[in-house]
Parts: sequence; C-alpha cells; structure tokens
Amino acid sequence: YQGIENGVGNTQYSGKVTVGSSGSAPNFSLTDPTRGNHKTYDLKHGSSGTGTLYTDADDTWGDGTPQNTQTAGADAAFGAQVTWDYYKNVHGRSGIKGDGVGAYSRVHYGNSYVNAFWDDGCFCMTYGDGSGNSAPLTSIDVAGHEMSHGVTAATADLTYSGESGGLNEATSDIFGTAVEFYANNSSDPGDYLIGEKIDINGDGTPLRYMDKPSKDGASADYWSSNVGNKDVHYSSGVANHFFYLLSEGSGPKDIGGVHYDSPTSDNLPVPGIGRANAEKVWFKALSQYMSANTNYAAARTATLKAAADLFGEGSASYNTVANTWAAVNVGS
Ligand code: ASN
Ligand code: ZN
Ligand code: CA
Repeated sequence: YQGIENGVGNTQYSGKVTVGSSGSAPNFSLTDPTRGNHKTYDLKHGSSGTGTLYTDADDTWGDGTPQNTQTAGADAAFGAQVTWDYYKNVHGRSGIKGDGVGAYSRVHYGNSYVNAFWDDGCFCMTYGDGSGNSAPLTSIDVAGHEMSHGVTAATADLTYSGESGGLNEATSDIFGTAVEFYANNSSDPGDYLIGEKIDINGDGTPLRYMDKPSKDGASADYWSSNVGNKDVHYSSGVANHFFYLLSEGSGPKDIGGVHYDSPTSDNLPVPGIGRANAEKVWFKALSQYMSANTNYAAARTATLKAAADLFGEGSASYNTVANTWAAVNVGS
C-alpha cells in the first residue's frame, strides 16, 4: 500500500506514498476528504494550540528528510490514513469512534521531544521530533499505537493503571502492529517490533518486542501476581506475547528477515491461528467483552467469548486461545 490519492508524500519512514489532500493548485491543504476530513497541522516547535494547517502549491509534501518541515506532516498524514483504512476495511469501524469523524494530527511538538501521544480531550494526535529534532515519532506502528488509544477509550475504556493499564497499552501495540502489516509498505514492512523505525534507543533497537517482551530489559513475558505493579508499558508484555503466540505460534521463527523467539511459560508449544484471526479475536474482545477494570483473567474470558462467537466454542481455534493464555501463565 503506497496509496491511491492525488497528493504525493515523500515521507521519512514509508518512502514515497500518496496522501489524501483537498483543494486545487496553488492552494492544497493536508485535509483528507475520504477519512473524516482528518487534518495535519504544523506546531512549528510550539507545545499548545492546534498549529498551522499544512498547505502547499503543488500537492507534493516533504522530501523524505527531517529538515524539510513538511516531511513529518507527510508521515503523520500517511499514518492516520493507514490507521483509518485498517479499522474501516478490517473491522468495519469508520473512524476512531466509529462515527465517521476524523481526528487531527499535530507534528513538530516542542524541541527534541521523544514521544508521541493521543489526547482524547482534543481528539487529536501529537508527535515530537525525537532526538536532535531528526527522528520524529511518526512511523506507522507508532501512529497506529497512539490512535488506537482513542479506539480503546471509545470501547472498553481500560483504566490506564494496573493490569487494565497493561491491557490498554498492549491493545495499542497489537493494533499498531496490525496497522503496520496492513500498510504492506516496502519501506516499513510489518513486524512484531514496536518503533523499529524511529531509533528511540539510539542504537537501532526497537522500543518493544512482542515475541519475547523481556528483550527490552523491563517488560513481562508472563503473567505473575505482581505484574500489575509494573509500568503499563511493561505489564503490556503479557498480552503482547499472547498476541504474538496466538498469531504465529511458539518457538523460533524468521518472518520477513526478523528473528523471533517466543518461548512459553510451561514449555508446551502452541500452534497459532494466524494474525488476521488473532486481530479479530482481540478487536471483538475489546469492543464487546472488556470494560474499564478488565484484568488479565477477565481478558482471557473476553477473548474466549470472542473466539466462541467467531469460531465456535470448543473449536480448535477456541482451544488454541485458551492454551495460548496458559502459555503466558494466565488461567489453567
Ligand atoms: N507514547 C506513550 C504511549 O502511548 C505516551 C503516553 O500517552 N503515555 O503510551
Ligand atoms: Zn501507549
Ligand atoms: Ca513495527
């Protein structure tokens, strides 16, 4: 997917893509008419207000480098576009709230700000420029992660602390990854790593690993009774690992040139049901069966209900969902 719109985006992370834009020469703007009029704004290193809507004379946005002030706008617009298309075309959800309304994105927040965040209050996305203002946090998986916080808020509304907070974070990693695979973009192919394009650690390693979350030095691979005491970005590891295992199965595996490990807590193998099915299970569980205080035990129940709806209670896929929770030490 490089897109089919008229605007051309020369992005930093996704190569040359097309982006939804409005207007006519010489007055184009980064307003996407087919995705709820999602708009992309330049904060120009400020940290408040909406910013300045991106406009351009020839509908070509950025040059692929962080020095060009349009480049981060092109990446953010593309990330919002792919996220919209993913939820619409895979889950039948039109927009973050499912009401056809587009959000908006702001880039160039502050100076060398190494984060990105969704804000449910403004219903908007914000991206920092990263270290040295040269590594904006605008990769596809980060865009999908952050905007999925909006989807979680509009559905289960998982409380952002304890085990429910870990499930909230994992939901964003799961759908950020799903969006990245959906994009099928040759410059940023899908993987089970989070933030592999933005060099947040300065040594080329990703922010998080779904196959074996402890590779980051802090995340949990398996449930334990104190996992809810960890930061939500580390207790998420249990569900990220569950999602990897449910998608791909356990054990060493190379996918798209990336090596994955994925051990299980009981050393019993699990087969996986394929990523597309795992995404359906998680989305249905999130949107129908999880609620604010869902913990890991309740997430197991929610995904089993979703699997019963999708595949039938007692089906092979249903049983794999149960066995995969056991593989991350949740349930029996
Ligand atoms: N990037 C962080 C996250 O999505 C920012 C935050 O909202 N805590 O978890
Ligand atoms: Zn998050
Ligand atoms: Ca990724």
